[in-house]
Amino acid sequence: MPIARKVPEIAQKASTFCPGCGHGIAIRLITECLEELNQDRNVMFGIGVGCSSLLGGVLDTDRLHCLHGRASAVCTGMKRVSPDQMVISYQGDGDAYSIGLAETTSAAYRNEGFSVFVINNTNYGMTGGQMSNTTLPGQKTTTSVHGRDCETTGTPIKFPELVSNQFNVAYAARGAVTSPAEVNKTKKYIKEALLAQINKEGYSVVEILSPCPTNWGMTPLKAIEHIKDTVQEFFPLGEFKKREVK
Ligand SMILES: Cc1ncc(C[n+]2csc(CCOP(=O)(O)OP(=O)(O)O)c2C)c(N)n1
Ligand code: SF4
Repeated sequence: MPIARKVPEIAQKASTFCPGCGHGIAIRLITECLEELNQDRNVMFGIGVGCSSLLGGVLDTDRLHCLHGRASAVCTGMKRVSPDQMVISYQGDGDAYSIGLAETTSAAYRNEGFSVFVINNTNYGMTGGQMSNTTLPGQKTTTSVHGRDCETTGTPIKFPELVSNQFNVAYAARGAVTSPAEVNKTKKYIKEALLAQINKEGYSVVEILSPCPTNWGMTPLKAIEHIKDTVQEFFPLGEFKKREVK
């Protein structure tokens, strides 16, 4: 018999994500970790614009809906004025890495003490599947109808790798929500990121590869397979900057 996981107290409301979307799984994992760390009533979210913003309707928690791409700037302020409160930015790839690339990168560069969770579904989900900075080479989207041409649009950003190679961040990882095993690993990454924040070690980021069946034109199951066969080839999973456990 499957073991039922207790729904965290702050996550009791039904979500409005499309069937097969990964956002709901990611939010559930974040809330489970917060509860297990006894921080679920000591948290403030800076929420991006996009399907990520639907977190606001799902959680019973303090949160601020930020201007598009600006969650890292807002979270910088929140954490600096309230250093003992958990501060989390929850964003999509278009919000964090395209429209808000400057703010997202600058917060990592300064090693700000909050945690960033980016749901990477390789497109702008909410607005109908346009190309973002993580769209794969050759991927067809509504604004790259012949497939992404990296000669003219750049190559997809690998943010956890970028910040762990170039900046002095505390923790950086990439997970996926494609199987129970990967969900459990992603939960471990989220917890490491939150522990880095609790222990005041600095900036932590976890990118989560997530299906967007609606804009990919796939069934939920096919979308999971697509992540395993194609998306993960370009965006490898794992920890890029590990914490020194204190
Ligand atoms: C300044 C501004 N530009 C554009 C938009 C339109 N817009 C709303 S959501 C969105 C895409 C969000 O995509 P992403 O961050 O990848 O999140 P997802 O919906 O895929 O979770 C865009 C472009 C906006 N609201 N504000
Ligand atoms: S459009 Fe994509 S990202 Fe948005 S809720 Fe639907 S499946 Fe999820």
